[in-house]
Amino acid sequence: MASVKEMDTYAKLWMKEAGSKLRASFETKLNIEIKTNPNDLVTNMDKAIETFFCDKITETFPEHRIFGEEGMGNEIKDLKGTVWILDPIDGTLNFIHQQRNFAISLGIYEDGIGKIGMIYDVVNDELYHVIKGEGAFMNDQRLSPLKEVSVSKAILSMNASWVTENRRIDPSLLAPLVRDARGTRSYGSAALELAYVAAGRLDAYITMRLMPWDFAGGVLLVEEVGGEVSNITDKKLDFLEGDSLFVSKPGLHKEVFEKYLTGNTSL
Ligand code: 2AM
Ligand code: CA
Ligand code: CA
Ligand code: CA
Repeated sequence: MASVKEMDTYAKLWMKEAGSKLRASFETKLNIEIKTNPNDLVTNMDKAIETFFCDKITETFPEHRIFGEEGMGNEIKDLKGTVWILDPIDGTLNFIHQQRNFAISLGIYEDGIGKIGMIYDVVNDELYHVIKGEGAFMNDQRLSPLKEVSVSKAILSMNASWVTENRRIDPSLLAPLVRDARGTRSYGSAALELAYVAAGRLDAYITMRLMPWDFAGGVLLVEEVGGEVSNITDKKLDFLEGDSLFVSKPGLHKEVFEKYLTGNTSL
């Protein structure tokens, strides 16, 4: 079996190389296709980056499997063995419209247990990374343990669509939370929002629907610095089908479930 250190060294190298490819792509014309609806887009670069990782991983670690958004990897029905859970571009709409606020997201799991998490903010050259139990870092800077905070002093990250009519949660549950929080933000990249919670730039992030590649890397970062991670019914995340997500500094998690999401039966 490959050692965690070995996987970490390669993963970092490939992240940086993939980041260079993405930066270089700003000078080229993107090929943009619609996936499930006109707001769900994929570019040639999403596919190219996933293919790049698949080629490298398969060549270096032939027995490992890959669970990626664009389907270039394996068909994954369980997390046995070593699985690289990859989102080649998290925040594709930002990548297309803004050329910033997107990231490459990677989580490496062994028999379902998270070992390595990496989120690369390509444009800012900020690599958030964690080896489980060895500390979380932004580049070479160690991230500090998260401190308790209350809703009234919290900056909460949430997509505004969840406080409009939607089929996943009653917006009247979330509206009071938005009202009581010190402020709300939305970045359009779940991976970056998780990294920001780990780095203490955000106090919480809540969303109703993500896929495993959106959160596989980020939740390891948040857990490593003492943040709390669950879905919005306070259960463990589903790493095969995807889930809702609520991550926060300690303390805030309990307060939100007790005061705002009590009796929530959404999902
Ligand atoms: P993506 O850019 O990789 O598609 C935007 O708020 C965040 O939600 C991004 O992390 C985006 O990832 C993700 N996202 C977009 N559409 C989604 C969908 N249909 N299901 C789950 N996550 C989605
Ligand atoms: Ca997508
Ligand atoms: Ca994503
Ligand atoms: Ca993506």
